[in-house]
Amino acid sequence: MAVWAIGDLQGCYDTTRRLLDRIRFDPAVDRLWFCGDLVNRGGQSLETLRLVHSLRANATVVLGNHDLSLLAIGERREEEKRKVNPDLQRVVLADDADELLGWLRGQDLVHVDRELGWLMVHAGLAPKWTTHVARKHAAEVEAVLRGPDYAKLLRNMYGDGPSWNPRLQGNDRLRSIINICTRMRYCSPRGRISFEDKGAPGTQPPGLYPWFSVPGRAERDLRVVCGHWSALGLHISGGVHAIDTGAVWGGKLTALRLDGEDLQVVQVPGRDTPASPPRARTPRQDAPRREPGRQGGRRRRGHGNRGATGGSGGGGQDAPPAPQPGS
Ligand SMILES: [Mn+2]
Repeated sequence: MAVWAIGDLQGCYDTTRRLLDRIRFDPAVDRLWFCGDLVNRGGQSLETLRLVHSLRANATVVLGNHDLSLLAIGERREEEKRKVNPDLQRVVLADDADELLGWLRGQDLVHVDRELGWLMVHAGLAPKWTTHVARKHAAEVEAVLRGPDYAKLLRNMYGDGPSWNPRLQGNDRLRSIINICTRMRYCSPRGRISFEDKGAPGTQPPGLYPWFSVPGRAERDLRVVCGHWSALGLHISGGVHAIDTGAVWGGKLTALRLDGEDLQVVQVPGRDTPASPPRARTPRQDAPRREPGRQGGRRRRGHGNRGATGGSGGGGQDAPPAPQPGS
């Protein structure tokens, strides 16, 4: 019996099958943890989603930003569905879309297994969140996703703010939790997320830290496994295990064994033809490119891939199919 965590699949079905072969996955005894972003950009999102769904009795999944975007698209009118990229379009227009998306919507944002000693989240945790607090706030979002108002949440989840504050309420609160769990890479010590900095540590502006090394962060009593940050590569330190190794960008797909004493890592080459990098984010119209005379241009522009490592890196946009550029 083995428990394996697997990094962001992003619609790379063939790669996923190769990795399951390499770890000799046996559905009779083994378990799989998927770190989220099962879909988008890999070209085989429908097959990938069907595969994970078929393994659901053996699989634990946390939702990533691309998974949430897919759920949001699934709620749109058919003509709107036809406007999204072909990879996601095939999912939302498939005969079994209701079953696949209904199942996906029931997955967690944060998974905790105290017996095994691990917490899984797609992106990150707010600086002050212990594992108990993270699980509690994730449950707030999960309850809405599973309840009658889920479509409203999916319509209103896009946007970069507000920063987390325990006094937030309503949709702002849910959006803030979603952004932390599914989109965070760098943040300030007070938990303000930088959505535009996606490169490897060292490329970020002063005052920002990888979420797992923010000064003053909470002590965490479980090891953490996460994905989302392909430019980071396989990163294991301080109890955090980031395993998105950019399979969709021509990197690798990573499995990390969670049970047992030693941290076994198995990787297979990613997609043969790397996905094209996403288009650069267009600067916001309400934020002029240059503001003469103001504070020496401290504000950084949102040139999508800037800093996202050339070649096989490319963290990608956070929620590309969203109608709003700020997502
Ligand atoms: Mn992601």
